[in-house]
Amino acid sequence: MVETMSVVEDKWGLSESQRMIRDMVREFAIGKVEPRAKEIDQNCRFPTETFDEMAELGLMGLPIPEEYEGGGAEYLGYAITVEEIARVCASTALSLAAHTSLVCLPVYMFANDAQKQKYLPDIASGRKIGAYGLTEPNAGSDAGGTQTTAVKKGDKYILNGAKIFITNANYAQTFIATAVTEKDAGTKGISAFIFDRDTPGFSLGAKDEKLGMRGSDWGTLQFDNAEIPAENLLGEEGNGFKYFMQTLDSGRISIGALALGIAQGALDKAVQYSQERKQFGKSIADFQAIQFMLSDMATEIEAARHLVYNAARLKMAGMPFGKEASMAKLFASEVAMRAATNSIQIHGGYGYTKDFPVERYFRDAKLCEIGEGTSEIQRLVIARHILNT
Ligand code: COS
Repeated sequence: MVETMSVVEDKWGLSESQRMIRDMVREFAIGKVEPRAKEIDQNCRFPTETFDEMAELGLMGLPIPEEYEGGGAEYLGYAITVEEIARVCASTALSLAAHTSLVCLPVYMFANDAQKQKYLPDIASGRKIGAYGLTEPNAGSDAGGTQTTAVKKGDKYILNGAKIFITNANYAQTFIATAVTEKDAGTKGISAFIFDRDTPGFSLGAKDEKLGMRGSDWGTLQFDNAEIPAENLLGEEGNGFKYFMQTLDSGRISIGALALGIAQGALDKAVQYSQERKQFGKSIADFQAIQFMLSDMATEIEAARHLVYNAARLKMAGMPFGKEASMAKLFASEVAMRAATNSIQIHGGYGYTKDFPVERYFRDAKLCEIGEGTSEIQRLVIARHILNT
């Protein structure tokens, strides 16, 4: 309450603790994350050292209560963290967001006490990294089309199937994933499980090479008669689809924040370059054509920030936020794509080279229109809310 009262003269209405998080993360992002961004992209290298440093700073489980070794921060502070890191390195922000929103949060929300005691402190502190297994070769946008099966045998569930495009797969020690426990029951036949990397019958398969987000790991989860103890069922049998959909509602705010950070970073680079680059005897920033592009980018970014922060605030207030999360993710992703495109345009031929970071922003931005639900799925979710269907 005191926190809310002490909202300071910040144009975004951030509380003191939210501003402290933003300033600390900005310093860390510029000092430690940005210098590695180009190299991890080029080498498709997951920056374990950055994740160790983020764990050290308490950034790996920011919205999880301190009793589970999380940061005890509000969701907006977490969203701003993702934004600030994405502003310099979207790959790092993506892996952080997948770990926090898609693993720490559902474990906090849906696990029983024993599971929380066992798993949450390690992931919320960042001692272990988490991965979330929903997508399958034949179940992407149609998440309810899950084909991985889980058959209960004695005190175990036996899982068979595969999950693809799973962020952090090769570096995670804690996984959550969905599987069908009751055939022909539709989404109500899907359950969720939490398990360790050394689960018998579980392995990591091949990973595809990516267009962007190349410093963020992804991979395939393979279940060949994988034996998951029955006590590792997350929540109740048959509720897995709903848990994973609710998880995506929150996750979409963080992908909105990620897109927002990319857009802001692309604008930062465009502003800097347009003031340095001289053509026709003056800085290109002196030309109206460039000024109009910068103005449009800045205006859209502010609108995206309002949407993202508003969705986070609704969640914090315990109000419905699914529609607003999808709106924030949809709009911010498309803003990021436009901002990255225009930033390259402003950089001209140099923008098309690997000597400048804007081509990376362009490749990374595209993921935001696809991951955690394509833009089409966001429009579908928004339409269902406004049509009440
Ligand atoms: N929160 C809670 N419950 C939800 C929910 C949500 N956000 N969305 C759906 N549900 C519930 C519904 O209320 C319904 O419950 P009842 O059967 O009790 O009424 C059940 O889940 C099935 O919902 P629905 O019929 O809407 O499911 P659909 O198969 O039509 O799927 C979409 C809905 C398309 C929205 C869903 O599959 C989706 O979000 N797909 C995209 C998946 C995605 O984002 N993948 C990216 C990879 S994850 S990194």
